[in-house]
Amino acid sequence: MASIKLKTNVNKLKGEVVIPGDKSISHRSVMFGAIAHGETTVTNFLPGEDCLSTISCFRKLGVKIVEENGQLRIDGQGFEGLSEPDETLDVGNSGTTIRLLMGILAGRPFFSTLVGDQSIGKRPMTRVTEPLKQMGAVIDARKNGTYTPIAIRGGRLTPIHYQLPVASAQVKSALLLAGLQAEGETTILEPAATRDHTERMIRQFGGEIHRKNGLITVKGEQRLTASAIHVPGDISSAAFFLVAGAIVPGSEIVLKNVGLNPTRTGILEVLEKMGANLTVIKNEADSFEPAGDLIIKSSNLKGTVVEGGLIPRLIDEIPIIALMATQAEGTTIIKDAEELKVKETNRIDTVVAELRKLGASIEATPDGMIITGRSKLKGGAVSSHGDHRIGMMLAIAALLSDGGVHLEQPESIAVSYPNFFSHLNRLIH
Ligand code: SPQ
Repeated sequence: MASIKLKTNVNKLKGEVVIPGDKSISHRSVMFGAIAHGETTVTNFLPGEDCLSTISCFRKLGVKIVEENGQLRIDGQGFEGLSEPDETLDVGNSGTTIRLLMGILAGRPFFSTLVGDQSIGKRPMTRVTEPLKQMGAVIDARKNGTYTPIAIRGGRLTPIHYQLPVASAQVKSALLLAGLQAEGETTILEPAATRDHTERMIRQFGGEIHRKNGLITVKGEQRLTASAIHVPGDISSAAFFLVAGAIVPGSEIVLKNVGLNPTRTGILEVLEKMGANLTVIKNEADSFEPAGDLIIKSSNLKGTVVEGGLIPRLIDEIPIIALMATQAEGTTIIKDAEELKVKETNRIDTVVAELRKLGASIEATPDGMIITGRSKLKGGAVSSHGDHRIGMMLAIAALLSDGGVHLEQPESIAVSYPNFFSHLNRLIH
């Protein structure tokens, strides 16, 4: 698909969206199902391209995974059940798949090669390969161990005491998955709290893990047992409709079944700080991942500062927060977000370049961006640059644009939200 014409100049958004399964939790449900003992079932699994890449990699590692009536069944035989793949493991566009998989493969006594698409080929892997090598894995990769393709031969691991140089849930998770296979206790210190889905999964599958003053401790050689996982909706997907409802005048949107894990809810705090009309209704039922419904109505927004420990709690929402800031009164400053440079695209550069094409007043800084609102958005030709979150952000921007907007590379959106356009179109009135 070369380019599509987006809906522009809409009157208002009204209705309800049931948010599809969380991408981070879907990946982990397959991985933990594979390394646990017994049959794990997963409901509301996200059938996005990234999560399908995870399934395909684990099938190549010999794990039986079947999908029936919208439910996944994973026949886990423990870490020892994984076997040397005959083929290359292709992670597609998924950073989570490759980094977490390396943590698992580090402890397996066989050889694997990992590849991905062009975007994966530019994302730094040393942050994971270096500590895993320190634990005993043999890993090599292009450009001195930095980029795919990656060759890995796992084996006996010694535990590590590691201070993460960057706040990254993927690095933390890779080390926890390796730590589960090591002989002894692995400890990890995070510079700021990142999403804790891996820690919750370890507990959900009967394992033990502790956290005290930012120090995470996991014992090695634990036996995990199968579980029944219900994946809540992805707050990172909900974020596009939260912002759409906040900025398109006269809107009211209900978002059902949204994951409300506190390590992911930074976007809700920013909406509140900017003056959004947001209602959060938490589910009463106890689950290993909290969830609930959200109601957003349009309102007058004001600029804010997004920084520090809040950044890892909303890192993937920064493109859509930048758009929201173009419609808020005053200046919004986003800082401490250098990590955006190593996502599917350099998200500081792509957000700034694409929003400018639509008339926004936004400039890049070394660790974020400065946005001045309110801007009247105009039409233009924009591109996702192959980055799902940039594509969805631009589709929401177009709703307010006065003039045609053409989006190049819209197909990237299927990485995390295959039904995005059908859900959006149903809200447009
Ligand atoms: O999986 P991938 O490609 O890295 O996906 C992204 C996204 O926008 O969907 C990042 F580009 O989300 C990451 C997130 O940024 C998913 C993730 C996880 O599931 O553990 C953690 C974050 O990455 P990191 O590098 O901060 O650990």
